[in-house]
Amino acid sequence: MRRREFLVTSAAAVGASGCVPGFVGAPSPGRPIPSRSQLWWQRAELGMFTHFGMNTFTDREWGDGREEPKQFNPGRFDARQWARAARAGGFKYVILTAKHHDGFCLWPSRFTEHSVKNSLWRDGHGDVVREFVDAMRAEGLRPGLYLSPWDRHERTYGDSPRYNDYYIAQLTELLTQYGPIVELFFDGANGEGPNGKKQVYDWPRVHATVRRLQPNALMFSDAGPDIRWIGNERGTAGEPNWCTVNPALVPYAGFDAPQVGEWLQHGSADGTVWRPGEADVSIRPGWFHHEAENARVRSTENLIELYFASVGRNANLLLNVPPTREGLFHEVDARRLAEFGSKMQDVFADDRAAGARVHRTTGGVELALRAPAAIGMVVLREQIERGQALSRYRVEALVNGGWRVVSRGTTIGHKKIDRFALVEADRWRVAIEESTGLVRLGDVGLFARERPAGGGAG
Ligand code: FUL
Repeated sequence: MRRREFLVTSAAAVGASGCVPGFVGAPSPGRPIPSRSQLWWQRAELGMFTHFGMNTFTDREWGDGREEPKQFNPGRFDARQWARAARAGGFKYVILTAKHHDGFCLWPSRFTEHSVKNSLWRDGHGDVVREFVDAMRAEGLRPGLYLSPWDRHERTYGDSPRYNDYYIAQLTELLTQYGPIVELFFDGANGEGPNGKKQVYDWPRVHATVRRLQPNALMFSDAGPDIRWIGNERGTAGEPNWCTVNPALVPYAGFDAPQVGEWLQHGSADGTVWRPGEADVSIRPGWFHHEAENARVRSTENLIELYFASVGRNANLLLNVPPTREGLFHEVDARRLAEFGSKMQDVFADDRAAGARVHRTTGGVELALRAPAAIGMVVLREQIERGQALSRYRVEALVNGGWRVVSRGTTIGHKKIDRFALVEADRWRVAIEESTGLVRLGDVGLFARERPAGGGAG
């Protein structure tokens, strides 16, 4: 930690909602800040992942590339149903597996025969990617795409220059034929055995292609460059969790070192680039739909816990919901999403900090509520458009004339949510204890919900 310095706005500058409004000023020199695309993405908080493809029909998780395209035939395919379910759940963007490791393409790529064009679906004239992007946009959601670098079907795979040309050609199709893509998800998996084909990916060329064709698209991988993997597939972020990283620690996608998981979970306080984390996890045990798992869909409470473990710790949640062989979200999954959406609205419906008087103190923000309220959850924010700097804080309530600590934490970033046993008080404060630079706190929310007994995100 370099210095201890912070900034909060005066009571006079506080809006009617009790929020601390945006501080107008230049970011500290050299401090990384988000791009406009990253800022939209972080504020979106909730993304949906949709694993759909050959594995849906073969009941597998990783196909070997020898599948018969005719097997792909989703009889009741309806991407609009996926989009409506995603919207009901409060999701803002959705990422489809345009190509998974088996190499089967959900769009009629000109560069392979291993695609929907040789399936029975829509007599070979269908295009899942087309219908997907159209359906998402029609429901006000932004589409993203997953294009697996590992390809077990393509014959050029392992002949590095030739396969790289193939991969770039497919990427170019996806980036030029389907309108704006919010996120490209570059998966790091590569299950080639010791005698398997070794492909050296040309990541600089991949990144340059995306930047050239769609400068606003965000690229995800363990090495970013725009969004980093959170380091596990459980949907949970670390504490602390910085939006900044040191790019030398994870220099390219698939880079392996014993501490990579730790670095991805936490980011770096002294990171030189802005690379917020995304926590991916499936609503079911598998990434693809399997009939046998219809009774193992996460409960609504569990989904809410996932939100606290990811978004509540400054990461986006990317929740996978896999369509069935019919081409629809299963009714159980769709119902869970709707319940999740409505329960989340209830949880955050009554912000007791609304209308509070907000005071400037030497080391944080103090809120005076209109009346005492039983609070069990605080929502904290930094104004990340100016960067992230807070590294240690505590939250206190004035109880019987003395300040009682109700929670302590490290980083905040876009959002940090702390839950604790209900405390009734009309005065609350956030005390900044340590930072790496000037702290600009965003609005503080106070809610009645308290930590449920037991039961983590699992
Ligand atoms: C992994 C893949 O191997 C899984 O099949 C899935 O796509 C997951 C999101 O990433 O690396």
